[in-house]
Amino acid sequence: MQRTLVLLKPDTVQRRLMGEIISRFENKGLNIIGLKMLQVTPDLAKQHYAEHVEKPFYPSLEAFITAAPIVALAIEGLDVIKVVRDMLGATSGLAAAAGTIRGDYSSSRQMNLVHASDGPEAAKRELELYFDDSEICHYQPVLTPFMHAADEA
Ligand code: FUP
Repeated sequence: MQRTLVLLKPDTVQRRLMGEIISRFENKGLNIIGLKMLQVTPDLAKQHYAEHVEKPFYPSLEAFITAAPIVALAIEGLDVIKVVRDMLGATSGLAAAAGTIRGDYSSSRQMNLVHASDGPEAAKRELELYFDDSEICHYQPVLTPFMHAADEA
């Protein structure tokens, strides 16, 4: 089982799309093992987007990500990092394929509704940034035997 970090960004919260987007992850059969609403501070934004801090678009990105609360999700599943990135679609909502979250709900490169870790190292770093160990819930969903075969795990 793999874990990833997903953020529902300020545009998702303001547009009342939280339930809709969380439902997509639940319907896919992924396990939500951590969930909280928080306000991103400029300091947290700089840690999260460390690779982008020096880029020209960063000030605008920080203003956006700190403009309203976000929801952080820790999600677990088979190959979940890739599965969730595929569900999000391309970075820009203008380029993302129809059927993906960004493709269906976003018409912007910056206001693209969701973030997800792009690899195992990022997932580890980002999960630690947003969740303490005590905030991760360990449980076995009762439908697991009907979601995938035992030998797929
Ligand atoms: P992604 O991995 O799909 O979240 O995208 P990136 O790491 O490439 O970019 C991080 C965020 O910066 C994206 F959500 C979109 C935003 N961005 C801009 O606002 N302007 C740009 O020119 C490029 C990216």
